[in-house]
Amino acid sequence: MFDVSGQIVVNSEMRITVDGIYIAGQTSPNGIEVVRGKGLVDAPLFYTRSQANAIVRHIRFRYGNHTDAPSSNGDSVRIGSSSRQILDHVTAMFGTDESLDAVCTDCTVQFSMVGPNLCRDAGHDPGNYHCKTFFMKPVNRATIAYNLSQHGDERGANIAAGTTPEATGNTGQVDYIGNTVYNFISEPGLISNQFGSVYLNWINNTHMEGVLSQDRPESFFPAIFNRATIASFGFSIYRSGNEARRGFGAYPGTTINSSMFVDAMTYAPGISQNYLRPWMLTDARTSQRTVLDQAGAILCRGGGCRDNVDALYIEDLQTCDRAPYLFQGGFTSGDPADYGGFARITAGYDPLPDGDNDGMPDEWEARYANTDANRPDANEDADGDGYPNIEEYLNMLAKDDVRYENLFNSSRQLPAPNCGR
Ligand SMILES: [Ca+2]
Ligand SMILES: [Ca+2]
Ligand SMILES: [Ca+2]
Ligand SMILES: [Ca+2]
Repeated sequence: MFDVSGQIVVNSEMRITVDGIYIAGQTSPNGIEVVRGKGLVDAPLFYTRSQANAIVRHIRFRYGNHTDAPSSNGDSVRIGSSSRQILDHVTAMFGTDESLDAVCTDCTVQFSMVGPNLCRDAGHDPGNYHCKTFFMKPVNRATIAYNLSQHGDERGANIAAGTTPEATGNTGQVDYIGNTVYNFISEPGLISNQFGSVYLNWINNTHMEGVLSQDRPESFFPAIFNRATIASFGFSIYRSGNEARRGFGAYPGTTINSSMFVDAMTYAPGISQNYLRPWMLTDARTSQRTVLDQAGAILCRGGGCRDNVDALYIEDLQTCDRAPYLFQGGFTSGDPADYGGFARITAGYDPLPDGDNDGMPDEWEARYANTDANRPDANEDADGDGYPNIEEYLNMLAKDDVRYENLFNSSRQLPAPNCGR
């Protein structure tokens, strides 16, 4: 929880090394942006391997260039092989390898803004150049919903379903729902069966070509990369409601066939069905409105806190890059200043009175009968609903009690389909 607002410069990785961490950006008075300090080489937020049960919400990670400490693996957010993770309303920008790099099982990435990357001249190893942006490989039982992935050389959604080690019988379940991918030079989507048989529900997603998008052989949304390292690894794909000028196609050099596609939601063996509630599934246009309204860190204790950088990128998509400030000349710079810069968040220290120091402010505890302002009871669950008292406070700040019913009724104007391209 945060009593402060503003930019946090980290000189080493923030490592999540234990189970059960909740990083609640929505508690900050005006919001938090985490950026790379000179001592940091790889990833500002780094989940150590085998860690489980973390929730990260409403916070920005903008890595920035690192010409002083070159690295081939500069990720804004990196989840090392772990399980039961939620990234919700996270902004991950300015990575120099990926902006999001996740290896996880039972994980959700939702309402987040990923990219652009900085790659060229940003300190990434010369000659070892990648710009993969949104990278989840391998993942299993992953839900990727209502995110905006934007502006990169390649891989607006690089997803390899499965698990390691590669072994006969491996499966990977991925539900990719309601996302918008915008302005990638190539490979806006790439799905691989390298690590297991793929069970993919690809529903209501939108690909928007931008000023830099090219018609390359691999520019499908998505390209299916049939590269089974074990011959039995296959694909079962349900696709519905997507908008893309070039939908599913074979990655060059591999083959796909119609038997990969099924007529109803697909589930890997052992997965209980119908976990996707009907309200989660609308249509591509409604989903894109939700993305424009919700993607990135948008809430703080003071209310709506979408910062100027996120707002600039939302406007950039909303107007299909009509405002001539981003990427007109290509990805020629590794300087964050050329990508909208860092956020202007009012810095400050503004703690709320909390007499028993349990994280729940006096005012909150006094308002509700379930908590006692005079003793630490954050981890109790007075109403027995499974959420400890402190999490009820955090979820109130995140507007979980009112938000979901309002997620899909926006009247926001949408950009032209495929930005008219
Ligand atoms: Ca990486
Ligand atoms: Ca308290
Ligand atoms: Ca208390
Ligand atoms: Ca409770």
